[in-house]
Amino acid sequence: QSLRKLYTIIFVREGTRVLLGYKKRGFGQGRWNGFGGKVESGETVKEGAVRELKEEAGIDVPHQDVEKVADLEFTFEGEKTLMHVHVFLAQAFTGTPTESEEMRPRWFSVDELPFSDMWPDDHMWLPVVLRGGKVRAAFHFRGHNDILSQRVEEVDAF
Ligand code: 6U4
Ligand code: NA
Ligand code: NA
Repeated sequence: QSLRKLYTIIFVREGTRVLLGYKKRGFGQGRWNGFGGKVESGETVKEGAVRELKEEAGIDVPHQDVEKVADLEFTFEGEKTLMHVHVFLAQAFTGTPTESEEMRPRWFSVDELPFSDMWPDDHMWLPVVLRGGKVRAAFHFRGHNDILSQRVEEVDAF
């Protein structure tokens, strides 16, 4: 029935600020988000998240400082693809955030995130994650702007 595809997003947090990237091309173009992309064959989901962060923002995070914080499923009206997104939070990094062909990085204060220029689901789960919670959620979209239905729950673990 549905074709599941695995994706990652990784948010880097340093004190009261979080690193977002402005997506310059492709899926989600024109929106701020964490860094991430498709998981490739032969890598774990966490390895994929760390690799995408390096490719898109030029920074490294040690695997032991990367924690899974959300598990999201996105479906789209009229499409049979299901996007399964594993979201990670990193509390430490090395290197200097650098613009790539795909993303323009910028630090935001955790309480001044640009939700009006992010995916419309983000305000429903990202604040929970940034205060230390874990979320399992599913969203059904019409196009890329309208959420037709949703299920969001805070969980203790995955
Ligand atoms: P290519 O161009 O194939 O290298 P890749 O970087 O692998 O692309 P990309 O950037 O298209 O993949 O992956 C989509 C990204 O968008 C993933 O990080 C997941 C994220 N994403 C998709 N729907 C989202 C949504 N509703 N809310 C959200 N992030 C979403 O916060
Ligand atoms: Na990407
Ligand atoms: Na990719």
